Amino acid sequence: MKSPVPRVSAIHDLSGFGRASLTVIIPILSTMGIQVCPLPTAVLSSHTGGFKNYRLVDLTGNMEDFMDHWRSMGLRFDAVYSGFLGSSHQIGIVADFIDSFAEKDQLVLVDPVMGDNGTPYGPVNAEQIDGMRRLIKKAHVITPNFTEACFLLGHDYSNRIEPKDLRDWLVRLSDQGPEIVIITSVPLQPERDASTVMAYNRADKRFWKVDCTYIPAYYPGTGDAFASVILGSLLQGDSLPIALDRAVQFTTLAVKASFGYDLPRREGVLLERVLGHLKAPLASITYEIVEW
Ligand code: PXL
Repeated sequence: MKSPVPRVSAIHDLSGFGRASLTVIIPILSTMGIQVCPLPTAVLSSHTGGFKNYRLVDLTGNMEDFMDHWRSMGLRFDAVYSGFLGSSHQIGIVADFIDSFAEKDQLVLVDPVMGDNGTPYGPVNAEQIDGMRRLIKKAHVITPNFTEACFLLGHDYSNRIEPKDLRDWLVRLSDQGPEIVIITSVPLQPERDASTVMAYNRADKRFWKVDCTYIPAYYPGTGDAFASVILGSLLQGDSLPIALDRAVQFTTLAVKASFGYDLPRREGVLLERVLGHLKAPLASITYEIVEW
């Protein structure tokens, strides 16, 4: 019998301290009523954003064996969700996973985690960026931030983009494969210190945007929170603009709940204080359709 609870395989690392990757993804999706089956890519003592001397156990060599076990049990997934990947070899394993566990009507969300603010995360190199360009071809939904969109398209990072260029970027990324492209932290109005989330759905050729208020603080793990809420919402049957609104509102709330305390940013947002909001109906709807 098919489970009444949607099931996601989450291919991410487990960072013991700092609220990023699986320690953010599992609570968010579980709260949204979705079963998470993690396929850990690595175990770290903490995430890498702001901690020195973190310990890392790479599980690349175990991933295919775990996959074999899951295959032998005949496990089926309503969605496959990948994020930060430590090497191009690991990216290839995720591509095999997607091929091997493919199902009709399955949702494949690839969050091409590679960097932020124009800078690649520590270990990310040109080979990985190339690998990620291949992996997004297999996704239905991708959620790059603006920096990652620059990497995927081979553009230099700049702190401003014109609307007509952005439209072209969204369509070009979708032409690579994913039906839905969501770009976060888009600097459409840098003079207002605001950023925008923009999305394109190739199925109906519509573009959507949600403006985000600027909060002068960067917290690791907020990209994981955003992408997890998008996935949870789409699996619940929400439309794309409602999923965008939910993800922006939840991430903003989590940052604001944390910002009022003088806590180290590297510990991430106070997720535990805000998870309950994921069960509430949306209090306001702020999305807009974009007619270019
Ligand atoms: O949140 C993205 C992420 C995932 N995994 C690890 C990280 C980070 C960001 O810093 O360090 C290990």
